[in-house]
Amino acid sequence: RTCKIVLAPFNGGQPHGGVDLGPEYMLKHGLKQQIEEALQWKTEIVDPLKDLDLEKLKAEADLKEKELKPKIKRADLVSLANEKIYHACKDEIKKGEFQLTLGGDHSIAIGSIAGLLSRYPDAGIVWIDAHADINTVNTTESGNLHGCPVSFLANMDRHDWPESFKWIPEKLLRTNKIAYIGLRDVDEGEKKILRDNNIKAFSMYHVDRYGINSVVEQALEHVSQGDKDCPIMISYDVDAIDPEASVKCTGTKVDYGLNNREALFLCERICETGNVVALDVVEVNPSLGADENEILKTVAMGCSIVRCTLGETLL
Ligand code: DIR
Ligand code: MN
Ligand code: MN
Ligand code: MN
Repeated sequence: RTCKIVLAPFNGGQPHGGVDLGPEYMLKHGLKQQIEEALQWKTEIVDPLKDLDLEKLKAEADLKEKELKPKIKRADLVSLANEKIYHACKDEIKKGEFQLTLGGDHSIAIGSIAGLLSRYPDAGIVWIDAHADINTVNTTESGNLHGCPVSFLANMDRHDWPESFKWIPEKLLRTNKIAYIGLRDVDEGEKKILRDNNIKAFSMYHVDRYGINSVVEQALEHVSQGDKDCPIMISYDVDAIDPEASVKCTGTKVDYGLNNREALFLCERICETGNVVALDVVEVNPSLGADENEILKTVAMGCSIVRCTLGETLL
């Protein structure tokens, strides 16, 4: 099988520089070889943002927004990057090929998930994160679009979207096709959205209460809606993982997260269903490391997430 590696070195959905280095660091760590040699997959790199001078565009956007002070930050840039990522996923990845998207911040999931839904309209999404990323243009307190991708994908409050967000995903994500795992830092407005839409969400409380095995089972059952062949995508924000366990190099660290085995077990178990068709790995930010060891641990965890999702097993 072929794994298409979509590079999404985009940092405009949040304030920190450096999250754009995620793909480069994971590749430098040997991710491509690991997929090819250890796992016997073919790989092909897709680089949809290569023609954009992202740092220049970001500087221009920030200059403009210094005066305008819009509620949503860099909407035009996030829209542009996601349009490119979407088209790469939609046009360059065929059914049967695996879609691996390396972020970048989590706003890139707007494009990757919209692209996946163009091939698999009924795919279920398992969103692994400390955060729910379901703020709307009306509830966001930060104005950072990496806190909003799910609401954009589900077209919530669409009429209030900033006009500068020109590209709009055509396929809707239905809110009963997503389940969260790992939540522990959810804004009040987001809690209301989760409740009002009856969205399946497993916080760290549920991981402690039921154990990770039962939580994954329930999440898969929910998003599959009785279809045993339902295509599954994982959107993995590495801040789901406990900073003390391994992931310190990420923009919004939250204590008391998944331990390293829970973090990888999720991927191993979802792979085992035979239905996983896509994965995002986002929010790896090598520039936030205090030393080489912290960077290595975070980057290595990002690579492990990929390998476990593609079939690496302990035996
Ligand atoms: C917060 C933080 N809920 C926001 N979100 C983060 O900005 O909307 N997502 N960090 O990963
Ligand atoms: Mn997060
Ligand atoms: Mn937070
Ligand atoms: Mn996230």
